[in-house]
Amino acid sequence: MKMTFRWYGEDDPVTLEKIRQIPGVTGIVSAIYDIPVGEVWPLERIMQLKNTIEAAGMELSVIESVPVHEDIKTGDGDRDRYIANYCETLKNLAKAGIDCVCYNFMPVFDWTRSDLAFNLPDGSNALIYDEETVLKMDPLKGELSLPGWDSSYTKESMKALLEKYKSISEEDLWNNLKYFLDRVIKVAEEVKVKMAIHPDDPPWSIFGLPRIITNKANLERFLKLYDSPYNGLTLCSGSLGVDPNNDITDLVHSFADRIHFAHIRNIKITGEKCFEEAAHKTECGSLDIFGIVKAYHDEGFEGYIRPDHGRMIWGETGKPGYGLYDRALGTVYINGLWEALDRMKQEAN
Ligand code: DNO
Repeated sequence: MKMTFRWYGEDDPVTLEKIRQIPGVTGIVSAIYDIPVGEVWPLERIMQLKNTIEAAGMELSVIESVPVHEDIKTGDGDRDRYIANYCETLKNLAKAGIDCVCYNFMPVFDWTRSDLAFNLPDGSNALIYDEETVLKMDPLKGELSLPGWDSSYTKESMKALLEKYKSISEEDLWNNLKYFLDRVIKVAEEVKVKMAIHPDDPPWSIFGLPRIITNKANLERFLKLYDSPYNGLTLCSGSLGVDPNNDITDLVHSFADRIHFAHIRNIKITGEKCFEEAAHKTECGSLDIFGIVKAYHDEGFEGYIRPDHGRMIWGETGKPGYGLYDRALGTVYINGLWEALDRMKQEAN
């Protein structure tokens, strides 16, 4: 595996200089954040990002994400133009040496939480999700504060979009995803960029919007939509793991050859459709992080891996889920497990 760490660009209070001091991190996961969704990423901008990261002594490993325009998800309007742009962006990324791109196909909202800084008994705070609280919020009134969504929506554009989704079923979304893959994966194959879809977070429908990248059967269906190693997965343990029916260790074994990017996150299930984000260590949450890391190790996983969200600890403030300290602890923990697994294997031989 190749250990990486997410960096949100020049505005990120977690600087590249700090990331470089985390033992075992060589790769950066990042994106260009100021290009409107759907427009082409120019090669010069990509090279600028790459050069900045290399000047800090690391490499740009994965793009997370090249966002997919809503017209593509709704199968509407300008989708062909946006798909053509997406392909151009992939070609430019390939020219810059990028070989892995993460994206998602969640309508309107990316990852959703009810509270971005819930106080935990140990004095830290974390993101939590409580279904009842979320469903009481009105996205049109700006009551939903989301760390991951496109902040360029106005009240009017959001209203129109939510209205449009009323006539889009899960099957429609599957068809629109296939339409996208049929055009994009062909190009990804040509330029050798591995596409890695991120599961829906949480993995169930919210606000009546369809969500389809949610469980084993749907991941299988997704992979069959376009059967190519370039049509792969970002396997996010935290996103899928909040549904107790999803066994992440089994998913790793089942889809190992199609997982290009691993997000390792622990979560604590606190009720039905309710969870808190937890420290990475197995005993801190509901997921068997040791078992998950071991599954990757057993499979000889050579893809990219990164710690996922952390809590805010030691008084740190910053982008919810993406502080330095708890993610650095997560990195070291995962690296420690990996080293132990390596050693045990060597000694057994
Ligand atoms: C949250 C992230 C997501 C992810 C996108 C991928 O922390 O895991 O925002 O980057 O869904 O497109």
